[in-house]
Amino acid sequence: MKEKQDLRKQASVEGVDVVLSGGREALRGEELIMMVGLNSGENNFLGMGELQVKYDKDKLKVVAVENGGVDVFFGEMGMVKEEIDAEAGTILLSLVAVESDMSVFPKGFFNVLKIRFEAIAEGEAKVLVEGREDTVFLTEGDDFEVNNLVLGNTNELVYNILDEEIDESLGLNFWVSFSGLRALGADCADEWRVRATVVGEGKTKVYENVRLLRDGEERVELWGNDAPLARYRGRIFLPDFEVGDKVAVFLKGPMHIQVKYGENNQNSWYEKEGGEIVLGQGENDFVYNFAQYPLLAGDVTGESEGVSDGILDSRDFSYVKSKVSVDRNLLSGEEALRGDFDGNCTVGNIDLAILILSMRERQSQVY
Ligand SMILES: [Ca+2]
Ligand SMILES: [Ca+2]
Repeated sequence: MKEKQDLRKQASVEGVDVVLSGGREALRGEELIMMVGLNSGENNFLGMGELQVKYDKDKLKVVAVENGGVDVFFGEMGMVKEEIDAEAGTILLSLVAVESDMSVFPKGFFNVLKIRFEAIAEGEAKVLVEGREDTVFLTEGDDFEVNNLVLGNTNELVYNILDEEIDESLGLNFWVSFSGLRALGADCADEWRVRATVVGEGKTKVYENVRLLRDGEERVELWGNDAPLARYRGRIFLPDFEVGDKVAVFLKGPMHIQVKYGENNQNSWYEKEGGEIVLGQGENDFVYNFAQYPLLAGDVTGESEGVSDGILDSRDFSYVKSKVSVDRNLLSGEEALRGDFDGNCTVGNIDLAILILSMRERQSQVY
């Protein structure tokens, strides 16, 4: 994140900076999304460009190259060409748009392409932009002069690909979903983790940073909108419990209030004491479905700015509302994603609506 911001500050007319973002820890078989951002500088509208991305071909496979948010290159007057060489591990990307109205071209910092990879083997996979003699970005300045700009600063991205853990010790497998996080278009939620608090048999144990793996979709009929939500699978390792223990599980997402799950296929707030989840079922492979009642989104701040306090109130509402009006191009990294409940990589009115629904849902519950 830091790297990205630093690059933006250094932007100058001498070159077009390329900012790759999305590197993270992932499991083999997972789909990874990389955003290709460009910074043409304050006064240069970018009309054309070409660059070559080099990726670790033994560990990554290119699934698709898609629009990253600049429509002009994908519209009628635009053309995007990608030449993928899986043998060499390169993607040559060309962008061209023919338009007389220069203001439709992007300038400054913008994400131009989205590249989907599949993680195919374990290990460290690097992605970088190759310096090419003929890398040229054609831009038009505010004074309508056509400039040729060369490649400026770039960064290297690392995906750390792990093999799925095979563990024989006691654990609890579960599916979970997040309110407003739909199966389609949710590209910025893949790194979300949850905190699990397991309560039962006189014990309360907290497990932080439980990793989630995208696993299909879940149709949830709640609040009158049944568009499928993204479903995630997780596993909580439970060294402190025994096979046959009866427990309740409290889950909390990164911008979500804690929800109690006490039974399989739960589809509303669990208002009973204790829980009916029995550990070690189905030779430890049973997957509890908690995705029918999504984790409620909205807790993005508390007394300290930008830090969740476990409560959903007017502070959270004001925080998200204040970010909706901000120009999306000015935000990046975590700053941009705090409040992005539908995972579309920007904070908008839909996110505010999701927060309001969570507030209503929470207020209707008494416990
Ligand atoms: Ca809060
Ligand atoms: Ca959003």
